[in-house]
Amino acid sequence: MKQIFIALFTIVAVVALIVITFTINQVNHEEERLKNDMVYRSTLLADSLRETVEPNFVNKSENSLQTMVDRFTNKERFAGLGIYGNKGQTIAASSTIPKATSSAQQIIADAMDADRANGDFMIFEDKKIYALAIPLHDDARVVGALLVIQNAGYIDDRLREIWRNNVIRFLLQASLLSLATLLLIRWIIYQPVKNLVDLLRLTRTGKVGKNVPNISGSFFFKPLIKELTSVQRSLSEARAAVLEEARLRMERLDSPWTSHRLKAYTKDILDERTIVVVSNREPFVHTKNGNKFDYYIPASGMVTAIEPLMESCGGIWIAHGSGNADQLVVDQNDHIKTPPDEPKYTLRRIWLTEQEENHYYSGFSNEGLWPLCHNAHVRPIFRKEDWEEYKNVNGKFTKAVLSEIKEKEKPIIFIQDFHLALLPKIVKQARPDATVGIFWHIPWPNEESFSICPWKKEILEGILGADLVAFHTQLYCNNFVETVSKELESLIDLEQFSITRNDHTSYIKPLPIGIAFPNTEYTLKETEDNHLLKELNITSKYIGIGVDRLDYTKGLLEKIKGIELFFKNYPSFAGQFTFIQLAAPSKSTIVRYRQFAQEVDKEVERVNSQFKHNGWKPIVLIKKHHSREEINKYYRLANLCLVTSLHDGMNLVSKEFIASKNDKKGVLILSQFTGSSKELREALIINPYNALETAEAIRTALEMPVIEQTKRMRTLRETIKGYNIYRWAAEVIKTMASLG
Ligand code: ADQ
Repeated sequence: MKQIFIALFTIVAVVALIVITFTINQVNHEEERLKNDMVYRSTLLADSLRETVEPNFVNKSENSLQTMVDRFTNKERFAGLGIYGNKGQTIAASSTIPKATSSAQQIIADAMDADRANGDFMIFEDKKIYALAIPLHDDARVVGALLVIQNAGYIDDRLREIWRNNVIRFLLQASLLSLATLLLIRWIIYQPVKNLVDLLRLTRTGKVGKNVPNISGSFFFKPLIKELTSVQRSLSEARAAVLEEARLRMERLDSPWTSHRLKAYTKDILDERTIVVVSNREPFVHTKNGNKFDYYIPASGMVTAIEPLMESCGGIWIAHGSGNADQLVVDQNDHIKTPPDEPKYTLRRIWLTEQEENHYYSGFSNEGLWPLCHNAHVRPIFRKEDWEEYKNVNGKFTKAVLSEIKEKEKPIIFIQDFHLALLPKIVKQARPDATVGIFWHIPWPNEESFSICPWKKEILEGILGADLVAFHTQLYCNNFVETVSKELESLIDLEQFSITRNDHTSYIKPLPIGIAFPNTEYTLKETEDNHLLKELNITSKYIGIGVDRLDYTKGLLEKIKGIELFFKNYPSFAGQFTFIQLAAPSKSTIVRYRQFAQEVDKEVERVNSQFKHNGWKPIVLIKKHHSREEINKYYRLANLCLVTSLHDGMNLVSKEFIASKNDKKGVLILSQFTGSSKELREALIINPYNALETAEAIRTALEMPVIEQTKRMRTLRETIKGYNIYRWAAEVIKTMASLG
């Protein structure tokens, strides 16, 4: 409070100083102007009177002089007129002018002595006057003087008026400024600071999550809020870790896995061995807009899964630098510490030429291997030049890996996905002491489907360089083993689930990936919820959510058909239910993906034009990349989440939706062709090719009693909490550490 008064006092003092300086200046100018004006007018008047007075004065016509003098009485601002002889004696004077003062006498005498006009301001009978005397002549001789006296009181009146006006203005300005300052302090400073303090207090006392104050705050506090939010997060994590440790000591060993538990666990079993993750996609993409640097986390299931592992365990992550500012922020070794806000591991970026990207990434990886592994009825395209570039880029990644592990003993190299299938073999050959693992994030097709790949043997051999080959499900493991048994000469041990070829054994393991189930709870505030829907102009009672990359394997066209059939079969839901589809642009350098994005637009338009009315429409399609926080807000406000993948290694969106539902309400509708459908049995499982099944599932979800929703959601949450990303990572690391 004291500070507020000091601030207000300072503002009032500064305004007062400004107003006083300004007023003094204004008053001086005005006084000078008015005085000059009076002198000028008095001189004009005296000169014009002299022509009439002089002849009568010379002729000694005193009566005429008195008559003329009397004529001038009662004129505005005119105080009097007097005519005096050369001894100073009065010859004629207006009645309004009493006997001239000694100062006036002096003025008259000086005017006659100097033979020129002489005037001055003076106080006469408590009034300010201006007296001007000019000499009167007979031929060239001075014979007397003419005295003109004017009232100058109005000059002081005018100056007083200026002071009065400016004081009133000052009081008004000071009050308004004080009021505005008080309001600004309250809205911009006091409330956000109070909310921050409340949040920190809740965090300190471990009560955060029950009643979270809104700390979105004012523009000025954004950087501070960002920092304090990190502090708050770190505190929450630290608290969770301490509790976790205590629980670990006292309770069963299968208690939930957290980042801290993973950290402690890996430290224990790795014994200084470095972890190196290698992937095509990087976890943070840096961009530059004008002079402003920024970064975002790409829409990628692999990144969602692997980033928490790296944050917990540290190490080096090698990936392709794809952002337009990536090169500008790395050091001379192409390293950057990440996450940018709270560095925990090193990102090493690799640079690819346009030709390399076109053939290795768009071509062989995404037009060849991606459709080959996904049963989505899109033909793979295999081109020789793509394959050559794929080999070349795998070599480039290998070089980077080898340079990063040059001085590391027995490093653990964990390779991600189908872009880098050749890496395990080359790395293992160069560094037999390293333990190499590869995680295949997408499905592995049956051996017949895989057999169409012209370079199938090289790919299988590349993968079998790894000590650990992991997939999401047992089915993909089985498919892989069968593919190898058909394509390569090798020894397969179905008991151990291992493949030995050229004296090297690879263990094939299902490791269903999870998500970083939040350690802290967060409740969506109604205002936040309303705000988001208001922005989209949505007033429906029920909300459905879909979150996908714009990829044909995600079954977006099938999803739209299911929604269309739902509104056809259940028209009473029109205006009551809105489906929001967040679609991240993906692989847009590939023609098939650009066409697919257009098809999605057209289908949404077609369905919307059928049902829309009174400003409502069934589907709101938002085609852009969203931050994690934004997506979570959508999850939290949705009554249902619809996942319609035609084939999906796991599908993390289904797990993210469940994790966001702290209130345990909401229904997950999940395609039977996702890896996650094998775990998430309490979801409504559908065949996305069957639009009727999708439509029915939407109705069932919207009409499901809350008690049933809660029952299902509780079990789903237990499932993903029990097997979260930390536990997954612990298994990966434990397995790899045990292999070498
Ligand atoms: P993806 O095919 O990328 O992953 P998924 O597992 O669903 O598929 O993960 C997508 C991720 O991107 C999610 O974290 C989601 O939140 C995010 N995302 C989606 N739309 C977004 C948007 N508009 N803006 C920002 N982010 C968005 C691959 C395999 C999956 C497997 C994962 C992990 O294809 O089957 O589950 O790897 O192994």
